[in-house]
Amino acid sequence: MHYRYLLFLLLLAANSYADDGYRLWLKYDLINDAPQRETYSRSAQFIALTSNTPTLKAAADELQTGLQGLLGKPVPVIANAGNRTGGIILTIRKAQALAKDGYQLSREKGNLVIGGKTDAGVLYGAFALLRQLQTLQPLETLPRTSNPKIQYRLLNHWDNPNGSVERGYAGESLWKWYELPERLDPRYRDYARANASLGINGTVVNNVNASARFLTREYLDKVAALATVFRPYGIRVYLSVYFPAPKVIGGLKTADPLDPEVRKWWADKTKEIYGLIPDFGGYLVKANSEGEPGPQDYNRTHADGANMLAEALKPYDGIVMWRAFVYKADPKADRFKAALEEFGDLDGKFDPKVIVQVKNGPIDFQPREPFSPLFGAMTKTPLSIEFQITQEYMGFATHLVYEAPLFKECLESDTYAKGSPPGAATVAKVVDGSLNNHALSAIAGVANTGSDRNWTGHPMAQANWYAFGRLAWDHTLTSEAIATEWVNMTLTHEPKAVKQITGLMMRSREIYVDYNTPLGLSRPWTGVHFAPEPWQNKSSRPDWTAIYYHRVDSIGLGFDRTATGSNALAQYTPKVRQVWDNADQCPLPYLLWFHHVPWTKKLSTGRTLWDELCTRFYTGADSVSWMQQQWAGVKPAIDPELFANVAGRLATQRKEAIWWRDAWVLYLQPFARQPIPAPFKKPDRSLEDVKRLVDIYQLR
Ligand code: GCV
Repeated sequence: MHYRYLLFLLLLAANSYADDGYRLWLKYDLINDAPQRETYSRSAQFIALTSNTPTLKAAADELQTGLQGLLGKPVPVIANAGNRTGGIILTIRKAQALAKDGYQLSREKGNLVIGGKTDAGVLYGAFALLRQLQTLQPLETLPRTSNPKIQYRLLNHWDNPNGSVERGYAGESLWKWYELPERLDPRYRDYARANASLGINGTVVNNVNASARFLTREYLDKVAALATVFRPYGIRVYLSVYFPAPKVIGGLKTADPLDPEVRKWWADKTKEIYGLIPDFGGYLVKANSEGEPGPQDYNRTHADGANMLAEALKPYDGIVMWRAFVYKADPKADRFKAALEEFGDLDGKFDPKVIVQVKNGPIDFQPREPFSPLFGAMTKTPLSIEFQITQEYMGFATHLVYEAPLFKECLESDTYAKGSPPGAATVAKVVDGSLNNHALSAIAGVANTGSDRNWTGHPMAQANWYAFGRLAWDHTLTSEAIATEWVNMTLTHEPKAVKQITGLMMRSREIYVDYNTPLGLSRPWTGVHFAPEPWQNKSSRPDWTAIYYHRVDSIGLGFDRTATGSNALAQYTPKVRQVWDNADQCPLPYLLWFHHVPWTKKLSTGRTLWDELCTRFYTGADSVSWMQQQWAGVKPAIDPELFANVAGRLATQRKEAIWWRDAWVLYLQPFARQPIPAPFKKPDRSLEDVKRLVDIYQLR
């Protein structure tokens, strides 16, 4: 048998294996489109490396594996193209149009050239070419230049030394601390490949609720071993630090950031780290937040703490990411305002190596939040945005929620900072540094990865990792374009199925909001954060109850943040305030974030608040059936194992959506004192039944 035919059969057989999701979007299965395969094959007869650096070799390896799978033919890697044509050349170039990490794909003298200003740029270009082929785009779309809009594109892992992951729903930590540094799990490389394919260039490997252990020599050796695997893929490692480490592991009497001995301890520790990890990225810090110690314990400011670490990093190419997620246990305060109250006066007082890392919203990764007021207010400090990819408040790994629309909604929000005209001061422009001319720019996503074979638990949650990475590179991409890409690369090329799945993904977040927290409700409290528990009214501090957030009473629902209430709206620029200030004009998705609205108030939909809430809870829960139907309709186009996995999770989602709807309506109805409007039917269980269900879930 001719070897090509044999290879073809082998590939076909390989493609028909059940898909366990391990390969993520880097599937590289043979493409069915013969003419497309032919065109690409003609341009991919060899891969020529112009130098042999580990990153260029990684790029060549990836291309070789990818092209072999996609085109069904071996592609040799050669040292020098000489006069040959019809191949792919990987090369460093100094083109004006290229920024650091940017890439250029072009056709030159009969070859396909992947050029980058840096090795990492070439690697990103190689992945871009593979993506082009995986999404069946013709080669004719070249030349193309692409530069990242944000410099530091990071995943934050909330992983602990004991292997658990805070707010992780996909198994245990990816990092096998007990095996490191001696054994390097092959999965570390696949993790690096997946991130590099998106342009993610940094990873904070441990939880922001940090253990001091990560700064001991024993653990630094483990982290250094991970760094050796990530390095060729352009990924730098960072560490979350425990602020009192100089006391806990250094034997000092204090961790006061202005104490010379403490400063020396950090300088020495940083030197030790760079001795082991020469490209170490820097520190991430959660301080004086949710019980974590920090500089305020010594009557110092966040700037004092951050600048001390910046000083330690001065001799090296590292940065400090100092989180602004702070709020005190003050019964009279509004948690919404806490971050700006603590950080506002520090604007301009941070060392140039410090980026203040701000969660997208003012509270805590709710299914919908207004953008954090810091983005419009702190113009003298580079601000990184922190999104949560893991679905802490979005149904863990059971509910299908495509998050790109949430990310985009925030990035496209207009801060109107510095009196800018509409569209000139979006959150994205604050974050990418262009609005305030900052040299540093960063974006972070709290990872949803774990030891589950498919990385993310819910197979569709891979799309959220993917979308975060793609937007970190280019925040102007649309959610729909990203979803279409991901579906093509991960699930199917069948055009009707691609459209149907993309449509399902695009509606999923809004559906979730409808049965979970419609009209601007929010539901944080202390605990597992799975189901809404609006009745939760006891905790060690008031802002760790549910009633603190929704403020239900017999008059209405929602948190008055106008001048008659907490006046949190005053933290925004006047133009933003104008949009949200008036209950009659406030867009409905944000209504209860800013207003305490009477039950009987007529909304712009023509319904009263109570009727509108019920409509959203019920149609939201019903829409999960629509999601199930959409998914059922694509069955012939999807791998059976993957299809069944998602179908099973959707069935659970449907059950839980009804349960969550019931929790809210049964709890709120005695306050609203109104019937559930037709055509909806009163839940056939009691509030007590629902509470029992929640108690069972808390046990897990
Ligand atoms: C890592 C929320 C989460 C915590 C998390 C915290 C943070 O409160 O529930 O698990 O802690 O945010 O972002 O620091």
